Amino acid sequence: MNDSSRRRFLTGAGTLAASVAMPSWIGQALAAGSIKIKPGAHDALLVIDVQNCFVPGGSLAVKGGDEIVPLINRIARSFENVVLTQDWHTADHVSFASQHDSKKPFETIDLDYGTQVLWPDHCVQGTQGAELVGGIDIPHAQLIIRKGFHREVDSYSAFLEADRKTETGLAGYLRGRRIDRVFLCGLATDYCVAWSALDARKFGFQAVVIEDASRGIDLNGSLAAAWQDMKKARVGRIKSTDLQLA
Ligand code: VGL
Ligand code: ZN
Repeated sequence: MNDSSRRRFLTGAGTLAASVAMPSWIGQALAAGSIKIKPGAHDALLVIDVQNCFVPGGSLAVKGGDEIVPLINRIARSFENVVLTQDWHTADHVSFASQHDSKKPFETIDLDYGTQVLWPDHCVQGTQGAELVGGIDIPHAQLIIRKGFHREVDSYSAFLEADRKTETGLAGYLRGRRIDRVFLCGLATDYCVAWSALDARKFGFQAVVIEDASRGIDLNGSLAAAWQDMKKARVGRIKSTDLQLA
């Protein structure tokens, strides 16, 4: 999405401008980036899988994964509602290539619920690799959702496991807290962030991905495909500079 369409998403000015002449000061303010989104009581920040395994030095390192930590801390300070997630697999998880004879990481297999990418062992429950990155400093976060803990089923999404039936409980939690819009950041843009954003939409929430506070794996074009899917599902795409930060 280019800059001007991103701005249109922020304000709805795209639909407005089609029929009504837009005062020039709005256009100028949009172009200058001085109209910003202020997170409120019905918004939550979802910080997806910022865990040791997913940053450089980890077993499934995402390029630049460590770079987003200070920015995420800063963004989180402007949200009264913050939920963290952890990928949280059994040691013998079905998504691990090591569990399948003659399969290597990043190959795929067909499981009951569909095609599964096989990954290096990562985020095993209780291990150091599964811990949140040490630099994450969000003491006011209210909930940590762990996912992918059923041995036979993966869960990229923070809402719904890969069988597309089993809920993690996050949708119910957010509804119970009267949250209607989620902003997402973390790792990886094209897997757990994208799947969580798409499922947020399925469960009726508005969803917005903060691009510069996320990093992707980009396996066989997965990053571009994820942005396409999210655009189609009307997931917003912003930069952290589009937020009014404290
Ligand atoms: C993730 C691959 C496998 C992620 C988790 O957090 O994006 N990716 N498990
Ligand atoms: Zn995983």
